[in-house]
Amino acid sequence: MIKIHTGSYDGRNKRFAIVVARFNEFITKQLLEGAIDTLLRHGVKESDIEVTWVPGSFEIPVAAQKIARGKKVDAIITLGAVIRGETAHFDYVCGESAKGIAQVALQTDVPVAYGIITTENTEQAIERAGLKQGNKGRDAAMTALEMANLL
Ligand code: INI
Repeated sequence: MIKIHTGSYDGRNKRFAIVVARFNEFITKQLLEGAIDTLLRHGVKESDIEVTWVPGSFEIPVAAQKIARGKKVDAIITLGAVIRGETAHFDYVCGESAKGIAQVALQTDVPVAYGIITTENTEQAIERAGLKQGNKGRDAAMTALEMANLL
């Protein structure tokens, strides 16, 4: 008999933190709306969601780490938008935020969903924030729900 482990998307009695970057706020606000709406639709109570704003995607890992160490949430959703056209240090911001977020999850055992859009230009970012190619905030919320239940 094979034992199979999977996480459901049931958000009842689960607590979530969302860490969202203010840089490119016109995009990240859409990601935040998508993430919150997805959590609520899956049974998460408003009072079980906390949102923390940080200046940019680079600052997301340290805020996520502080929250994860508090052990008061079942999963963390990180949201940001890094657009290559706007910065010479695109690769550093993307690389460090991805590495940092992975580290937080591994070091704390709290699942951290990666909802940072990394695109060549603003148009692509808008498309991934709900216009054409779904909403990366919703995707990250689904991942957080599944991982919260799985772990
Ligand atoms: N932060 C982002 O979230 N997205 C970006 O596109 C971006 N650009 O273009 O530079 C960005 N930079 C700020 C960075 O995240 C830090 O806040 C800053 O370097 C201070 O540490």
